[in-house]
Amino acid sequence: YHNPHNKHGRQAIVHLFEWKWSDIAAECERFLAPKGYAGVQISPPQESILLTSPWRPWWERYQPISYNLCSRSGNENELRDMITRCNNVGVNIYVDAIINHMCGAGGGEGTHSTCGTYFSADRKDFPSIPYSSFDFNEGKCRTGSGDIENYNDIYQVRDCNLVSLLDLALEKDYVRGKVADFMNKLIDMGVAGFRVDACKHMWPGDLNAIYGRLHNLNTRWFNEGSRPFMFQEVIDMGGEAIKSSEYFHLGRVTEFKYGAKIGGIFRKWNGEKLSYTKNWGEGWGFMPDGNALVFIDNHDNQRGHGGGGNAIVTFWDARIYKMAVAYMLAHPYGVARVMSSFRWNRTDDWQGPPSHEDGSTKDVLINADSTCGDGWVCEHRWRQITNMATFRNVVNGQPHSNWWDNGNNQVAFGRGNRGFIVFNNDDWQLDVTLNTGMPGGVYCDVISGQKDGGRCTGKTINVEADGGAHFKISNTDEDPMVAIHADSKL
Ligand code: AAO
Repeated sequence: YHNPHNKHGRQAIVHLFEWKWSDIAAECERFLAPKGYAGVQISPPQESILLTSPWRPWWERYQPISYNLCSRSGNENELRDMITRCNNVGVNIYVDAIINHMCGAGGGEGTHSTCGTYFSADRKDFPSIPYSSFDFNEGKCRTGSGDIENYNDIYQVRDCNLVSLLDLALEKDYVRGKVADFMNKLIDMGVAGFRVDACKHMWPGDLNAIYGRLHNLNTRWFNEGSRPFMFQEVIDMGGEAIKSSEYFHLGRVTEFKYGAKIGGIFRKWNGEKLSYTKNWGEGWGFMPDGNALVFIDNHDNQRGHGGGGNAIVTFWDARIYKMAVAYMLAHPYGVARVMSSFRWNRTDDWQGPPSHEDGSTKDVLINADSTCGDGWVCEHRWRQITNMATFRNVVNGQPHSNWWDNGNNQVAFGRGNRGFIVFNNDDWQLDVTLNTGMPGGVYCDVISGQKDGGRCTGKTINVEADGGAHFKISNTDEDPMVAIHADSKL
């Protein structure tokens, strides 16, 4: 459950938040495969509630109504077509699986769902699955409101409603069976694994029982006997009763400390310095490398939901965001996930994806310069980020090496003899000769440009025969960092 089943040595996952299946299929073929992204986390594919107040919030998709594969991103045929086309170019699909709950208790009754399936939140009746009131945890929860009131009471966190979302009784064989059927249908269609939502709110034993019922991956694209990759959303910043370590044996776990810490470091808050990251990773009290799924921001904490607080950096802070993402992609710790967002009005954290009057999601517009338009941010297409995803592929398996720092916010490190990166987050110039560990030659900096045919569209770096190279990075540069790797050698 810990192996993402990457193809062709590709390493980074991208979350194409709220993208339609047809756009993801096209993106796999025209961009992700050629640029070397390993996989895509897709938005929840099951039918969900349809909310109009506020108008079509992004979070309606986190309120399932049925397990019909019919969502704002498209129908089952479009989903199947996308999974097939992405797999055919070696890009894995990971599904955001909402299995802890159904819709909110106040969701009402009727056919206001993404494909018109009837349900009643009042009677806890979801006839299309079917789930009835017997399939929910209400009887087990012992808070007055029926909601989680205290995160330090593990029974409340697992048996009560998370923000009023009707909590499924996953201890029941029947419910486990329905959840496993839903996930198995997706596995059989060819997905490589799941981001499992709200795992803190499910008992590890229940998850173990469900995972145990899952099929092996489809042998049309994966090796015989491959287990689905599971990465579990558990927000553990320390200080709560439930620890992410309770889920390690079940798969990988989201490391929320990673983005919260790196945000504070690049913002230089509370005396944090980049030079303190010499022992970044487990040395910082993060979970074991083999368990970690890391990211700078996610769809929740980029807009103030979930964990991490306001240290989190996002595309709104583009300059330090590119540095933070580059740091993550250059560093060996964890399986890395890149965020790909849509713009929203920042006072309205509920706002859904770019859409037409009727609420249908807009196509992702691709501009001539390969950036996106129409409200789609496409961080994964920003040159600095795309090129660092390639860097991660090129240096895969190489150790963290040749660390240098100035005791402040200028640092550099390499990955064996395959890559080297230098950051200047101080308010003055960096001007230093460093040992890169790389073979001598002229390299193209993949931050300011890239190799294009035989020439470099950005800065060039001369590495001497002994591995030494001189770096000069002004603190006023558009991107105050330089990165070179084996494949950027001219
Ligand atoms: C919406 C409305 C609700 C309404 C509900 C039902 O907003 O008002 O009651 O519908 O009608 C998303 C949205 C929700 C939305 C929901 C359903 O974010 O706003 O509710 O869809 O439409 C907890 C969970 C975690 C969860 C996170 C948002 O543990 O699993 O809340 N994330 C996932 C998804 C998310 C989704 C759901 C789950 C539900 O990624 O998109 O919700 O499917 C502490 C705890 C965390 C807890 C947070 C937030 O975190 O540790 O476990 O996350 O609080 O409650 C510091 C601390 C950090 C702390 C944080 C916040 O950073 O270090 O530990 O502060 O206090």
